[in-house]
Amino acid sequence: MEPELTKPAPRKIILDCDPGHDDAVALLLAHGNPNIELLAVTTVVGNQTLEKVTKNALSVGTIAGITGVPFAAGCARPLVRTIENAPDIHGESGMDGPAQPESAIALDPRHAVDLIIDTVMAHEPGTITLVPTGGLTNIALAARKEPRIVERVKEVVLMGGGYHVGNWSAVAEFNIIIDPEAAHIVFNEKWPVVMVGLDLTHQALATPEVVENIAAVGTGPAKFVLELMEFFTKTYKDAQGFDYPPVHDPCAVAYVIDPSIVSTRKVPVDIELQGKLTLGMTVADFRAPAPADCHTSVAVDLDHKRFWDLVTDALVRIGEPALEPALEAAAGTK
Ligand SMILES: [Ca+2]
Repeated sequence: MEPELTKPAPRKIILDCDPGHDDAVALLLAHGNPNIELLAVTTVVGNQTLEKVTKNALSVGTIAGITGVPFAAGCARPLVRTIENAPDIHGESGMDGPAQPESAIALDPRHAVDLIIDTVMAHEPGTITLVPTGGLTNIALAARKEPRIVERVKEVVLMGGGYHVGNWSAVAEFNIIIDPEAAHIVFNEKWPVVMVGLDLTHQALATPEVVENIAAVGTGPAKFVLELMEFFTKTYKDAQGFDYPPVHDPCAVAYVIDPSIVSTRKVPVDIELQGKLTLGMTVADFRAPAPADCHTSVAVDLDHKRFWDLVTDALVRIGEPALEPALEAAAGTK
């Protein structure tokens, strides 16, 4: 057998996101890592309005030189609740800091929910992983509109929640609390769900050493990440008292690339929809043993060095994508 044939096939993913500084890093990691085949990028209201996060996703795709991958916009509001954005963390644009080029990518005309369904139904069962890094509105609606996707999806690896800590309330995390009903749907469908929550992502700090390693890559996309991290460092210090910002979303992508970087534990998880103080809490039941039909697990420990090495390696592989002449003018000189 040829050596190439023994390598595992890349994992096919759909990234459903709300860029978002950390979503941008997740998208760059997914595009730059050879073990990931990015099938589609979909957007959902969250860190900012749908219009803004969609524009941001297209900008990141342009900076990364992504071609041949459909990008589609999804839900502009949560299922039940009113819209809640996060300008104190992500700024007015949703991705404040770096200058953004005009998009070289045309938006797919389909709704994100339909693109998710079409993509899952067009592939062999058990081959596609959904990676939501925003609110779960699109994923919940897709499961309701086409229930057959639930048994066809390999697993849902989401950034959201936290079993010991919150960031938008004492016990709730932003992606879950902005659309708790959608999260309730996603966690209660019987597909395997891996919750990459705050317990894990608060270990993914962009320390000075991390920033130095990214700076050493020396490309346009690396400079873009540095400028994102500069803004993110300031807002995370001002709004939440972090010395270095936790870069949440690429942790979910890293788990798909190499589960040995993110340890997990199988525990039942459900979403609180009633509690006056606990709305949107991801209630995880750590009493052993987990029931035989438990289909949820939570991320526990991150290998910080290997995680950031993956991000840096993806940037090295992305290199310096050729921009259209008009984009080069917009991006300015490096
Ligand atoms: Ca996000």
